[in-house]
Amino acid sequence: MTSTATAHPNIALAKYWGKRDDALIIPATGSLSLTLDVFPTTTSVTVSDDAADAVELDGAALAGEESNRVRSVLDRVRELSGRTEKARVVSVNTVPTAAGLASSAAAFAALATAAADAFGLSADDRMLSRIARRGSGSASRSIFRGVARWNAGTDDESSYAEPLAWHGPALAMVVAIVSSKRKAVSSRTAMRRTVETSPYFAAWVASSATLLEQMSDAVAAGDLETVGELTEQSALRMHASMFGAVPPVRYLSAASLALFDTVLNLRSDGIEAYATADAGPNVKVLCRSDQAAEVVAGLSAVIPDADYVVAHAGPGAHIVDG
Ligand code: 2P0
Repeated sequence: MTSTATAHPNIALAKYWGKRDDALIIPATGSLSLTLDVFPTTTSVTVSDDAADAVELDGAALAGEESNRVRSVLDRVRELSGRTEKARVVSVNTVPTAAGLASSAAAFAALATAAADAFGLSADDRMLSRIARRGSGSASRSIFRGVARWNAGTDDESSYAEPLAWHGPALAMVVAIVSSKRKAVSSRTAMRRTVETSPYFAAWVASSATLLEQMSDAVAAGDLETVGELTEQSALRMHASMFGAVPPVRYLSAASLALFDTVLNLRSDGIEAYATADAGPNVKVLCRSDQAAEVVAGLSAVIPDADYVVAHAGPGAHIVDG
C-alpha cells in the first residue's frame, strides 16, 4: 500500500523558538503562520516487509538525525494504528533544503499525512497536526491552509495547530532569497542553545504569549496593519533572543537587514509591507496580494542581487493519489 501526500511550507508571523519538551516537541511559545502556495514537498509512504524503515530525500538515502526524525513520525503512526510493519519513504522537495525556507515544515506535514493514510489510520487534521509535530514543530501548522495557530499546549494531546479564518485583504508573502546555502547551525541546535544560555529567553517567552493573543485578535478583525507590525516585532525579538545565546546565533546577514530597512521605507511610501526572517538570512515580506508586484519592484530596486518569489496563501497538506 502506497500513499502520497503533498504539503507546503508555512512562514510564522508569530514565531516558535524554543521547546519546553525536546522529545515530544512541545514548544515554549504558541505561534501563528501563513501556509504558502510555493515550494511543495511530495512524500510517498509504502508499508513494507523490510527489516527497517528506509528514507530517501531528493534521490539520496537519509541517515542520522534526519532519518531519526522521520522514524519518530512513523513510530507514532504505528503506535496509533496498532501496526508494526516498516515503511519506505520517498520525499521530493522543491525548496532549497535547510536554508531557512521551512522545508522541514512541508516535509513532515506531507510525511504525517501520507504515513497515516498508508497505515490505515483515520486521523483528523488535529491528530495529523500532532503527528507532524513529532517530526518538526513548525510542521504542525502546514497541515492547514492559510492562517494557522499552533497552541503551545503542555503535552502531546494539547499541542496542535488549528486554522484561523482571515477576512482581511488577500495576503501575499514575497520571499527574498539572499542565500540558498545550507545553514551552519540547525534551528534545533540553535533553539536549544537559546533556551539554555540566552538571558533574553525568558523575556522572549513572556512577551510571545501577549503578542500571540494580540495577533490572533488582529487576524479575527482582518487587520493587516496590526498583524504586520506584530510580525516584525516577533521576528526581531526572536532573533534578539538568539543574539543573547552563548555562543551567539546570528542568522541575519547585512543583506537581511538591508531588506528590513527597505521594507520600512516602502511602508512610509504607503505600501503595506512587513518583514520577517527565520533560521537563515532570507527575508519574507508579508503584504497584500494586490501590492506584491510593487513590493518586489521596491525591494529589487535597492537589493537587485536577491531572487524574489511571490507566494500567496496556500493549501493544507493533502493526499494526492487514491
Ligand atoms: C517558526 N522556526 O515558527 C520558527 C521561526 C524557525 C524560526 O520552526 O526543532 O524545523 O524541528 O521543532 O520547526 C524552524 O524549526 O524545529 C522553526 P524543530 P523547526 O517557523
